[in-house]
Amino acid sequence: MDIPKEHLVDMYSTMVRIRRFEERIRELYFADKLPAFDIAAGLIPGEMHLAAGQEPVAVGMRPHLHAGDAITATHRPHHVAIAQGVDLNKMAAEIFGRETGLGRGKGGHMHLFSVEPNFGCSGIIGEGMPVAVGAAMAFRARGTDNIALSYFGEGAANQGAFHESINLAALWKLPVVFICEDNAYAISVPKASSTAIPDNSDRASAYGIPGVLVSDNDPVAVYEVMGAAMDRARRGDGPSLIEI
Ligand SMILES: Cc1ncc(C[n+]2csc(CCOP(=O)(O)OP(=O)(O)O)c2C)c(N)n1
Repeated sequence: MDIPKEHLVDMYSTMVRIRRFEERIRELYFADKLPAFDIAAGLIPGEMHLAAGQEPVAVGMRPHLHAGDAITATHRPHHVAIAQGVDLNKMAAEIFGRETGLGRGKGGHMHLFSVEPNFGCSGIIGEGMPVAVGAAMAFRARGTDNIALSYFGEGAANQGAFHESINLAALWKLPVVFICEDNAYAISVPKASSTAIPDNSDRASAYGIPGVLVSDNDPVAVYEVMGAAMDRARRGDGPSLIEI
C-alpha cells in the first residue's frame, strides 16, 4: 500500500511524543514512592497504567480521523488521548491532580475527559463501549459523518458491555469501530486463562460484522486496517471489530 509520507512522519512523531510523555510520567510517578512502594505517596498518588509498546495501536487511526469524531479509551489511556490530540498540558495537570487539569484535577490519570477533541476514558473496565455506541447514535441522529472509536483491553472483551455494545451497533449499523488492545494480560491474568478462543476478532462473526486481527503491532498494518474500518463506518455500512 502507498502511504503518503506525511502520514508516516505523523504516526512516527506521535509515537515518540507518547513514549517521551509516558517515560517522564513514569519517573515522576515513582518519586517518593520507593524504596518500600507506597501508593499514596509522591507527586501522583494512586495507580498508574502506562502503555509502552502499545503506541502503534493508538497512532494508526490518526490520519483517518475527522474533526468531531469521538473516542473512548480505558484505564490505560494516555497513548490514545495523545494520538487524538488531547491538550498535553491540561492532560498532565489532570494526572497531577491540579485545578488546571481537564477535570479540575478530580479524575486523575484514568478519567481524562475532553470536549475538543471529543475524548473520554474510565477506570471501569468495558465502560467506554456503550458510551461510543451512544456517541455513534448521536452522530446518526444529527446527520453528521462523524464516527466513534472504542478502545478496550482484551480483558474487557469478557464483559457483558462488549456483547451488548457490539450487538446493538451491528443491528443498527452504527458508525463505530471497536478496537481490542491485546497485551496478553488483563493486568495479571493471562488471556489464555480467561478467554475461550485465541483471537477476539473471531467473535465478530457472531454479530455479523467484519473482524480483523493485526497480529504484529505494526503501525502501518494498523493504519491500513483502521482506514478500512473507519471508512466503512463513515459510509454507513456499520461497525467493525479489530484486535491488535
Ligand atoms: C468493571 C470492572 N471490573 C474489574 C475492574 C478491575 N480491573 C482493573 S484493570 C483490570 C484488567 C483489565 O484488563 P484489560 O482490559 O485487558 O486491560 P490491560 O490492563 O491489560 O491493558 C481489572 C479486572 C475494573 N476496573 N472494572
